[in-house]
Amino acid sequence: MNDGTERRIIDVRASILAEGAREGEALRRRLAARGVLAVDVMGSPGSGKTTLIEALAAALGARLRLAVIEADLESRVDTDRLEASGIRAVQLRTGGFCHLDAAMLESGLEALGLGADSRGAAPLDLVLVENVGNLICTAQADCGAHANLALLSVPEGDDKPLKYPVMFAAADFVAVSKADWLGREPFDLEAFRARVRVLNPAVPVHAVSARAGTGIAELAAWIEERRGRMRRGDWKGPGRKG
Ligand SMILES: Nc1nc2c(ncn2[C@@H]2O[C@H](COP(=O)(O)OP(=O)(O)OP(=O)(O)O)[C@@H](O)[C@H]2O)c(=O)[nH]1
Ligand SMILES: [Mg+2]
Repeated sequence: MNDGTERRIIDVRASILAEGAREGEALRRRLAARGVLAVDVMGSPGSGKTTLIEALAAALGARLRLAVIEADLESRVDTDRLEASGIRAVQLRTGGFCHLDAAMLESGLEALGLGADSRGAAPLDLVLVENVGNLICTAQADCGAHANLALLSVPEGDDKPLKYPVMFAAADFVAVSKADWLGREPFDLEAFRARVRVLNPAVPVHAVSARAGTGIAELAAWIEERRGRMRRGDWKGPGRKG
């Protein structure tokens, strides 16, 4: 119906993402100035994020002071699990939000003594952030981490880059988790890698199994390399988001 009223659609998505990116960049800058690398660990519910974080903590714990920020809609399940393994962790309850943003990450950093008002030597070298289990909007929102670690587990299938491209385009490292299932599932690792490369030509794609212990050393080395780059002033931030 044309009654003369101006009808417009205002695209709020772009402005929300741009504002989020500004806040994310400010947080990255602050953490980098204190020598703290933040890695955003993303993937579907049950893809193995917490189990991989436990394995990474075991691999890196002797060299880096690390803590974990857990984000879930509800519960302390993952934080209780990590604490039971002797890993320092704080739990964020997103209460319905399906991804983290920089303001939410700030709350977790404050609890770790890395808030905006904290001064002096940083108490940590590395913060692993387990984002809400979600293969879509976690990759679109900039939470202020320096690098994006995307997990895709073998049982989820090798077609996922075709259906959920944003995550794989935004990743700085793609971990094919539960790699001990390769051979038992019709997952073609080379086809998966080729699909990721179309979206993100240079990203490393590695099979990892927290259960079997494979690929963990390579992933730990990548994290240390990212921290080294950040300390040299090269902390441009994660791959494309949005
Ligand atoms: N076979 C196999 N199973 C794994 C591996 N890693 C995790 N799992 C199993 O996968 C299930 C989910 O693992 P989690 O680490 O809780 O997954 P998550 O991504 O943290 O899950 P949410 O936090 O709920 O999104 C558990 O039953 C794990 O034991 C692995 O490397 N191999
Ligand atoms: Mg988890």
